Amino acid sequence: MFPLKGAIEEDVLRELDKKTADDLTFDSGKILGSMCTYPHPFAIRVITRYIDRNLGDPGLHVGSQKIEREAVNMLANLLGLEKGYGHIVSGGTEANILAVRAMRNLAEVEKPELILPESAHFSFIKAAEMLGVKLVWAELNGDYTVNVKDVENKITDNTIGIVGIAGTTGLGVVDDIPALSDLALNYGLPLHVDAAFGGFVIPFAKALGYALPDFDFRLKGVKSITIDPHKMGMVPIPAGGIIFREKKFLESISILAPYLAGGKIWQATITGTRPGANALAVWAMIKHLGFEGYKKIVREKMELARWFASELKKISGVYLIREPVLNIVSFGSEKLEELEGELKERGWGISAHRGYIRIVVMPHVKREHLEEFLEDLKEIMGTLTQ
Ligand code: 0PR
Repeated sequence: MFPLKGAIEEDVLRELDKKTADDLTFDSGKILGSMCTYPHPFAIRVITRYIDRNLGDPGLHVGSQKIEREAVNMLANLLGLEKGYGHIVSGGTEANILAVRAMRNLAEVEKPELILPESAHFSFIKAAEMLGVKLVWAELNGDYTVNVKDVENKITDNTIGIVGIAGTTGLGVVDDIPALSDLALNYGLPLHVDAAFGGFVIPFAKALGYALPDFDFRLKGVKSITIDPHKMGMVPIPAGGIIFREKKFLESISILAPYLAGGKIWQATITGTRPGANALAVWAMIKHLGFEGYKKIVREKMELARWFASELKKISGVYLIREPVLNIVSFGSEKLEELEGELKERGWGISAHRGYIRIVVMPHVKREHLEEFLEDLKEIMGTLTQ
């Protein structure tokens, strides 16, 4: 009910504390299945300071707009491009929608079709529904990467583009993006890479010597990339990233907003009014951590994921779906449903809806949390397999 009279702040806060007491928090170490993490304290400072900036009317906040452009360019640099075109958006969903919109608008075919791996995130289903694009799903290989031959077989005159994934949602698998890029170039199609998760992992993992395929703008067929700072970039929600290689992609999705307080602009994002503070936090976190800072986090979490995978193998009744590629470890069990129920009962933030349990070794996940989880897992499997 809408209250007639206002209450004092302390009372309202107390009520909020009470109502959110059931929420799992990242610092509890119980959230193991999420791609989000605790906000970095420095990002919180930045967001609090610039909370009022609105990039929906950049004429009013000219400085913030420049910073967003710099943030986009820093992300483009990380992805092998000197200058990129794009935005800090609300997340991977919006970034993928913008990419599909650009491919559709530039293709100008009557019955647009998009070819994407069966492992693609459900945001593409939203994009397809909203944009009137038919999704053509390509099969996966035994290692869960997309079957490039099958992608080629599915190209028609109606194809508007191809999607490859660098860090799949379920398993953290990186598709053979070099082969997809060659294919895209051969057929004159744009390749969009969904690196919502992997974008802030793969460049650092490669620098650490992990054998991972190229996945970014260094490959000429790649025309756009989704890269989310609110996942492994450690920026608070909402902070997604869409980067285009060429200006024409952004122009193809820009709508004229003629009457804004700050003046006329062309707007490409789905959201109109949108948080400038989060774009500034992307800029600030990149400046604060630098390549070395992110590399250190990725080193720790990649090593922890490998250790966790090796410990899982020692537990009878569970099996790895595949060796981890990034800092995501997924495992199955004959008794999956019961196992999920028992783990949830013990307060673990995991889900088994894909047919396996996914553990994302995010920055907030520490070895002691995983040790505790493994103990519970052993105990539960002991009772389930009796
Ligand atoms: N692309 C990929 C590869 C993704 O994994 C995701 C999200 C998206 C796009 C969409 O990103 P946004 O959710 O930012 O729009 N993947 C996570 C997932 O489905 C999202 C998530 C995050 C789910 C935290 C739960 C959670 O606790 O697992």
